[in-house]
Amino acid sequence: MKKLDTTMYFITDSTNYSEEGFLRRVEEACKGGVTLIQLREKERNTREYLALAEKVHEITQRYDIPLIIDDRVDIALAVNAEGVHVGQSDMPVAVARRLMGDDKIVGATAKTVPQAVEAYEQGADYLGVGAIYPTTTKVKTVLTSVDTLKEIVRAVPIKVNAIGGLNKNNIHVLKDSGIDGICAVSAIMKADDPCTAANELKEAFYELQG
Ligand code: TZP
Ligand code: MG
Repeated sequence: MKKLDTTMYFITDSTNYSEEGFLRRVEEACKGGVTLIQLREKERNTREYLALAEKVHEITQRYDIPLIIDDRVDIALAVNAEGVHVGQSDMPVAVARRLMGDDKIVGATAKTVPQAVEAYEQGADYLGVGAIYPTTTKVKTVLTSVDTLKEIVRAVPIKVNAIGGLNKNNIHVLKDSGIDGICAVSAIMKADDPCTAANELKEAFYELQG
């Protein structure tokens, strides 16, 4: 059975870090209790993405945290990662699912109810919905309202995570939204202490759940 706990989903961004500094932060986040990690690389070529994915997977396996590769099914397969995440301009969920097989995790981005339903019908295990707040992370996105997020939660039976500008001081808007977890890049990646930051954000989410 594949393990999927999206409670505290950490998405990486290696921009502005040395490889050593980046990997140290990834490991600190693992120590802080993140439940799922996505390696998200927008600038690296295939060879570089693959090499970094191997190193990150070595860390996440030690902490028994599933690793998701953003955008790239080939890299996910090459490093035997636990899953892949596809956006609206990446490979369709159905194709990613066929290539990855049923034992791997396939996640998708959805900003509307029709996108969410389509991703679910094509075999997605979870959805990332947002941006809830404006974000400083490099991404082409528009804001998604909390009302739309709630509609998506009601429309599909798979896990739904909120994403975009989230931190421990602003996730209260997600109370009673029915989401399964939160995704964060900056709140953990850019924290002075990623271990504590991951832990505090996860705790804040648990408190929200009541
Ligand atoms: N998709 C929607 S917002 C976003 C992605 C990848 C970036 C989230 O980053 P941060 O730093 O947590 O706002
Ligand atoms: Mg993508």
